[in-house]
Amino acid sequence: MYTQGLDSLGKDCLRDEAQVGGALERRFQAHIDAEDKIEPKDWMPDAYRRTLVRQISQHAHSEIVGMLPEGNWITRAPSLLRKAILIAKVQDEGGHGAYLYSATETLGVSRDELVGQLLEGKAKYSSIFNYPTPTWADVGAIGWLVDGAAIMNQIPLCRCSYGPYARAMVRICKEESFHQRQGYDIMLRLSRGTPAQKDMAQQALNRWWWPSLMMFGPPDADSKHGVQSMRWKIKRFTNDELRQKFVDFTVPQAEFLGIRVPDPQLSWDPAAGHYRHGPIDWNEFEQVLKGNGPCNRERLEARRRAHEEGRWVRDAAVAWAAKRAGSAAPRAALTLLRRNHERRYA
Ligand code: BYC
Repeated sequence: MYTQGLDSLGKDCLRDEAQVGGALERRFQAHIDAEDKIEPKDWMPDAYRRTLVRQISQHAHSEIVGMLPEGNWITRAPSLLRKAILIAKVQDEGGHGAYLYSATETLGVSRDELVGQLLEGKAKYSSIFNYPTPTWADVGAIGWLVDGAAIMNQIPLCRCSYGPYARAMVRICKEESFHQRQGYDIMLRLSRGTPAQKDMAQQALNRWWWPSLMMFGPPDADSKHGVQSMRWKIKRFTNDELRQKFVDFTVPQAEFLGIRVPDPQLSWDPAAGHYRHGPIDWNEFEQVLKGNGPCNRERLEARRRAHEEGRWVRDAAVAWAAKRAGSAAPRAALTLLRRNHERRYA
């Protein structure tokens, strides 16, 4: 059941605007509580819209920036097969970014505006993509841990209250499962290989373990949006709950690989049925969010360069669309295209 009815519910019977607003909010929350999906044309509180624009656009940016650490290895993958798999994976991430920008656009904000915010350094994207990938094992660790963490966080998003986001997440999660498997497969091969290869896998786990735990966001006590997003059923689990699920799921996988999680305090708590991990360095997380991680500047520069180099493609698409529409615009669009081309190749 959908919620179009929210716009027309007996407004005339209500005395003033505050009363109308209150009634709309109650109806809206009742639909959420009943597990109805909210669709783009439904009435929604401004804060719900803003929260979604923030989260979905940050998610879209993460997918796009997330292409860079692994893209770094496409030309150096150790075999033709590994190269083909990695190209497909990185291409999937670009597709995820595209669906998610489209889902954000249903909330009344343009993709250009969102991309502009990213390129100006005003938008957040996942902290995890500000770490380097010095060896092939880092590609394995990203697939295993980063995509593994992404699945843990994103499967519940398939039940998010906002329809377009929830539907986009279904396909994204299917693809993330393949990504996780390809990463684990790389780690398995390395950990069953020579001592040098096994050591490479261990070093990559050492580099990616703690940043992967940080991906789930600050502890619940410091999560500004957590409580409200749970009430709106945008989030279904808290940051700490998902982090715990990830640890419980991943530690046995590391044991199977025969490599060690870099946490001397990691222990099994039989009473709770959970692994307990040591303290996370939240100071490092904050530094990365402030732009001071190992690769923040490099990532933004790479995105800015790619955006500039892709300008002619966007111009050509606009010119083609105008030509097809048969409007007076094609000549202007073609002139723009020619000018940009000349500037680029001058
Ligand atoms: N990094 O109140 P909180 C992928 C920010 S891509 C940076 O708990 P919320 C992949 C947070 O935004 C996966 N910032 O927030 C791609 C907020 O700041 P603002 C990306 C973070 O939203 C390529 C502040 O901290 N996944 O899988 O309730 C290759 C307070 O946090 C981070 C998603 O985007 C972080 N790690 O919960 C491979 C999933 N954590 O906005 C793989 C969708 C927190 O107030 N997003 N912040 O300035 C979510 O599920 C939620 O937004 C979060 C945070 C759990 C991340």
